[in-house]
Amino acid sequence: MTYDDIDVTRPAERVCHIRINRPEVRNALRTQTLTEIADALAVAAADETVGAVVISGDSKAFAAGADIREMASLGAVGVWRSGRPAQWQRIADFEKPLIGAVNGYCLGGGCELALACDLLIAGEDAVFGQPEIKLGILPGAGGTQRLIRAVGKAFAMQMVLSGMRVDAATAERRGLVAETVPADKALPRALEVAADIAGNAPLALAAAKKALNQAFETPLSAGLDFERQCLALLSASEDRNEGIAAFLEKRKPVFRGR
Ligand code: CO8
Repeated sequence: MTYDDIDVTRPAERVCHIRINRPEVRNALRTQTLTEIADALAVAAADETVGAVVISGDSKAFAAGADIREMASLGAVGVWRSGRPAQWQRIADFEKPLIGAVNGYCLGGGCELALACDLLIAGEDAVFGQPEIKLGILPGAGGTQRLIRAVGKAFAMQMVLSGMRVDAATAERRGLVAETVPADKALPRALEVAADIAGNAPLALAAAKKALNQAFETPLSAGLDFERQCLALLSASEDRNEGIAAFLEKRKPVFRGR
């Protein structure tokens, strides 16, 4: 598959890297960009040799938001019918681990893309924010819902109602990012984390991601029930037997996603 707005590479075994490549607009996410990201994730989902995906921008920006020029031309019906919600949903539905490597501006829709990742590695130069309020709108791609789940009510309210910018250290302290590293280490560290994760059993990874995300969707009792069902299901997998056998035989497991 060929893309205009992203580059897709395989920098390490079982790791796929999607790089947003629109530096002239600070990687602003036009509808085509979102579609290409969702397409690349669909390819990665179907590829058994991919265990985890890293998504990044460049040194100046992860993504500076929705493409304001594209969005400005759309009225209410245009926004409704733009197809963007469907692309966001495809991204959210990706079953494998998705790790964001964030340098520079991570604003608006860019921050929402980061929030759609499973975990973030941020460079010390990363700047997070939901500045939509300053455009007379609100975050419309999960920003109000995912941010509050990530950082809690008080700080999410402050971010969304003020449009303030948040530096990487604060983002880490607030639970928005998993790790902050020197700016030039964000991508290498994200690839390292992805490679480590991607070595685990694929079915267990998918089940664990789904179960963790269920915590945001269901009451505790239903979430615990879902978790138990996942455990029972995984107990029937070949990889579970392999994991236990490898431990007892003091060797590295060879997982096959079966
Ligand atoms: N969309 C389109 N173009 C952009 C965007 C964007 N989000 N961000 C930057 N660009 C463009 C600039 O227009 C500029 O283009 P040009 O060279 O042709 O003038 C180029 O990228 C470089 O930008 P700057 O010169 O501003 O670069 P700086 O490094 O000085 O600043 C910033 C970078 C801080 C990221 C700054 O560009 C900025 O504030 N960008 C906008 C950030 C923002 O508000 N993001 C939220 C967007 S809104 C959103 O995501 C949700 C939905 C939007 C719906 C809109 C309906 C009207």
